[in-house]
Amino acid sequence: AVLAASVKSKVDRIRLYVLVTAAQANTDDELLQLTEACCRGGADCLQLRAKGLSDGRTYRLAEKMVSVCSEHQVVSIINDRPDIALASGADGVHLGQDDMPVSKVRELFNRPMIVGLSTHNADQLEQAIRERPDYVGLGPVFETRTKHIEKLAGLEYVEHAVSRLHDTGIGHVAIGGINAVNADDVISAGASAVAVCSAVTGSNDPAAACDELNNILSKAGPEN
Ligand code: TZP
Ligand code: MG
Repeated sequence: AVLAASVKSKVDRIRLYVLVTAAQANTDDELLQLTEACCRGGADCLQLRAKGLSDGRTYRLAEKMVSVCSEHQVVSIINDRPDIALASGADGVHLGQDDMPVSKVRELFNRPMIVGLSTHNADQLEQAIRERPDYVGLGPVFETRTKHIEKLAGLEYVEHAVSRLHDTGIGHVAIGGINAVNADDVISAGASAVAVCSAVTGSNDPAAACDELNNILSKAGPEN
């Protein structure tokens, strides 16, 4: 129960969640500097999103990111890959709608780990509540260039999902096109945590971008 509670307490403290996207074009040093900057800037959680990298490189990068996150007491999540999340010592894994079921992924783990699941609409949310991930992604809230999107979920979905999740014990992060200009609207819709990619990683000062978002999120209310 103590260990399970530690997963929940990690999820509960997430307010600013940053996606660090690793592509073939980046060097590992560059990505680690970005990781370090996000940690310094006050991100609560980082997700490694490695698309098109070899497994070996993804693993090595994950391991280094996890160690930077641990030094700063930042939660570390690996996108898509339960195996790499487990092996690298990450706090958890983030799954999409096309990935393996939450319960099957949990069976692979020999230690308590955070399992997150993306949801884009009310039907997927109901399914997610049955599957019991530790948190759900809610989005895309706004237009995004980071991922190909069929349909926006919008602020309406955030509002619906936050009230539906109330008392389920499942956390949430709103995602998609969130930045310092519109974060307030996402908070007003009820979100207690936001996930951003380009607003931070596309900034020439990622630490400052995190800090700015953090300030906006801090003003959002005592329960946040
Ligand atoms: N899932 C829904 S939107 C999105 C993902 C991974 C991308 C978020 O990136 P950005 O740059 O903050 O819009
Ligand atoms: Mg995925």
